[in-house]
Amino acid sequence: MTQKPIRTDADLAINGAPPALDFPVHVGRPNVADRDKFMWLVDDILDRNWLTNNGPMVCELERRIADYLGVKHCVAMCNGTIALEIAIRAVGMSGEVIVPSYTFIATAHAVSWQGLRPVFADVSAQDHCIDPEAVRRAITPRTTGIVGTHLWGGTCDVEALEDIAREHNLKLVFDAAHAFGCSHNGQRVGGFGDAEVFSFHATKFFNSIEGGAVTTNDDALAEQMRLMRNFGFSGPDTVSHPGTNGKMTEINAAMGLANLDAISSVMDVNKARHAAYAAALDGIPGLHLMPVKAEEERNHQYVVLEVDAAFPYSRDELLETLTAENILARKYFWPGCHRMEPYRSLQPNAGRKLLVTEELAERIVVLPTGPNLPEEAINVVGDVCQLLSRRAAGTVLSDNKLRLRNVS
Ligand code: T4K
Repeated sequence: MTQKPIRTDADLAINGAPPALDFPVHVGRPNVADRDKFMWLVDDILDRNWLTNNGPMVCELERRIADYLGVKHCVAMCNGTIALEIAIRAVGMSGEVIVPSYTFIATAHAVSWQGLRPVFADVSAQDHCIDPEAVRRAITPRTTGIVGTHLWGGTCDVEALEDIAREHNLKLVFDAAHAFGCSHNGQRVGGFGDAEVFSFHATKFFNSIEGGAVTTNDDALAEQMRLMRNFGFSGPDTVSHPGTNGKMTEINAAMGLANLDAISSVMDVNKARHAAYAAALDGIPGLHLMPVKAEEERNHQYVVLEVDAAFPYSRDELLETLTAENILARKYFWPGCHRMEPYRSLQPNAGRKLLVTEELAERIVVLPTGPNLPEEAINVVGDVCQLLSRRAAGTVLSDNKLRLRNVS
């Protein structure tokens, strides 16, 4: 595809020009590594006629993931949300649980689905993860646990949260849905807190179509979660624990195994894409790619762009301009869990203590990346941003054709 030049307002699709890309480019396009291997594994499953219930592929995937993460136990589940619910219940959280609001809604829902009250704590403006000082302020006599999200593949202040958990006798679970393959102080995410929870959803860095896992170094906890994900069955006719159906199927495990071998190459591609975005957006006032700690491993599955007041247009206007070019960037995680139901009705004043969350939710754009991204997409993003940045604040981009609205 030849890339159209984007030099003047008239070149923009939002002003009526053809879009820069012929097809929509999404955030979260699945990384599917080895299609032949997947098909071969599926044949194997069908030949064996063992489709689910702790089958051999699930067991192999669990072994391989535990080994890769350097953790004793990996308990595979049907998705990250159920994995969170099972982990939260298994560690024994009750009453109030402190969570970030700046996260995917599943983090809060998993707490609330267990009949617990999520108490929202603000995040740090630097790493967008839950702020330990805000956690301290949110503790009440009813608090029993903390669920921190390692957002964007960066990590929470693990040590500070572990200290707080120890001091106040709280359980600590990390929502590591974004952090597969990422490190904290040189150690792979997977063994921190009481348990860490991964999502292997299609849109994640490493995917099994749908899927997830809880990892832990606690033998008894792992055993308990294995029971809980299979209705509590400890033998063919023996139920020895409350449980649900959180099992991963063999087909999902097959996709996981096919993709696992390719994660370092996907990571390399993502790193290169991130560097290309950094170059394309370099020096544009008001636009900042979230910095990445060079000493830590990152999967770069999320390219996070912050739009601040020095940029002449709002985040939503930028998003709309990119969407017209078929670059379907996303405003994750807008508007924050506390502004979604049921929390919005139950805790209408929560936002007063979530100032960083509220600001970030208005300023962040997540850009598409991954091996499926057409390379010209990054240039399009760069060209659009450069063009918009040259306008004075509040300038209407063009004549009556303009579809940009001021939505801020
Ligand atoms: N904790 C955190 C911090 C999470 O981010 C998530 C999930 C969870 C917990 C829960 O884990 P799971 O229960 O999902 O395993 C998507 C994903 O559905 C969700 O898994 C993910 N986080 C979240 C960040 O993103 P949406 O509502 O944005 O999904 P959707 O359908 O709009 O898909 C995102 C984009 O991906 C679309 O623009 C199109 C593209 N896409 C999607 C699928 C499914 C494809 O190109 N192909 C596909 O097959 O939530």
